[in-house]
Amino acid sequence: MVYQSHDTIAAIATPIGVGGISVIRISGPAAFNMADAVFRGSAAAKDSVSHSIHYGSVVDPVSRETIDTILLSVFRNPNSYTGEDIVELSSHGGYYVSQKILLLLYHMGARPAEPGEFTLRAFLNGKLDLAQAEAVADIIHSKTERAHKASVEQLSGKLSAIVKDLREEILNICSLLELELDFSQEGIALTDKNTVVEKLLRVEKSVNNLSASYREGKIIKEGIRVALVGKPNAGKSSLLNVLLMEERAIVSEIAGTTRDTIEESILLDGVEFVFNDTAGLRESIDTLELEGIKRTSRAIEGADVILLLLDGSLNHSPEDLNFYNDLIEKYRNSKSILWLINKSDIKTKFVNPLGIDNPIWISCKTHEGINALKKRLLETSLPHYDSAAASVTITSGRHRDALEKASLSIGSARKTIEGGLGGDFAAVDLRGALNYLGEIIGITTPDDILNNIFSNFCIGK
Ligand SMILES: Nc1nc2c(ncn2[C@@H]2O[C@H](COP(=O)(O)OP(=O)(O)OP(=O)(O)O)[C@@H](O)[C@H]2O)c(=O)[nH]1
Ligand SMILES: [Mg+2]
Repeated sequence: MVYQSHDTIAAIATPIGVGGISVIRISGPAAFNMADAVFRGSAAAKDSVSHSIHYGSVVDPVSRETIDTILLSVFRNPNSYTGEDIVELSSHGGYYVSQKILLLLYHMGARPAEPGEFTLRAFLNGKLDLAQAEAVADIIHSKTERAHKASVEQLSGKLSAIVKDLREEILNICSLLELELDFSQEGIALTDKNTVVEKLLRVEKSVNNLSASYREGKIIKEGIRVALVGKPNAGKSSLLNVLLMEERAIVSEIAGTTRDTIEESILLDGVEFVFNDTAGLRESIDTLELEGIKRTSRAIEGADVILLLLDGSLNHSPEDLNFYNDLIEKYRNSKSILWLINKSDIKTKFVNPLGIDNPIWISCKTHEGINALKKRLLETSLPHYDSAAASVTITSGRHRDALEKASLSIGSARKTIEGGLGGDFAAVDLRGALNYLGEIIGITTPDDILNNIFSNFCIGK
């Protein structure tokens, strides 16, 4: 990304395609001049007051051809999204018109905006801090009410305020330690060691609570990934269809029907569950089926929850179920695993060869047990998280990493003080903690991280 803000950038801010309107956004010192070069209307942008809208046309200055009738909005610096002069041209939606207007603006000297560059400029001009800028992308991408709420809260600056308070507390402790250093040569112990340790413990706990809120935050933002796993014909695709309430996956009595993994989501209690229907697991020599089974392994690897399906109308021998055992061995500590015994509508005597604990009996035919399954999914997946412990929920892995590093540094400073070692060592750790916390709100964030964050935005945002 180009970190320069002396030039003027332009991009289409609305999705490309047919729609009611398209918005072309221009930001930078030449925004008004560039807009005026193509706009014929009641007033020129450069003579208009901020936050005013004008009706007119976009005319190609060379061919004099009228491209579209539009509305032109003027935002004068610093009272705009980026903090610079901004013009927004609302044209009719469509593939051609907005592209054509954008090309005219390029001819007038506008540079195509990089992804997220408007928001980057807002950040660099102090309109938003980094956590707030990230929240802008989160709002755009939020698919559920909870995800939306968390991102709006972050955009409002709640997380930033908490992080700033934590930094403030650490700075206060640093000053205490520094005072002590100044006076210690004269043999005066200014601060009581226990007071400093207590203060550090308090900050450490707040940082840890905030970091722990990510367990819930990750679910809010990314949903819960569930892999439907089992032998061919167990009813995995049937279950996916029942959960989606549509015939999404092919179901057949032929073992080995599903080859590719199929991913679809549903909302349960406002939480997104992303289900992955997979190829049935068995020994096979069919190359396509083997590729499917490879994909099953990848889906399992990426899942938070594994639903192990068994056909309850069959009696399975323990050998038959070896791969179920292997999966349980491998993932028992890292993922939630639920046992489902399907086809409860067929009355056969099911032998429980693995001594399966607490299975859920379901029928994809009669839908028996499906509500119980949904309930268990919610219970097992949602963390038993004390939402009162942290007053805000973080939803970014980057924030969690920074908080964890900050917590380690604070802990290390605390141990140094407890061990009666010099306050100067502790001060170095506390500077580290200040930097890590600063990375969350963009005070001390390295350029490559900034680059990475903004390059994941859409163009025009
Ligand atoms: N009676 C009864 N039949 C079921 C039930 N669930 C699935 N079936 C039948 O079992 C067969 C296999 O179902 P699928 O959903 O294709 O099984 P799968 O696990 O996706 O199989 P593969 O894709 O081959 O791995 C089909 O004939 C389904 O109609 C059920 O609850 N009751
Ligand atoms: Mg299938």
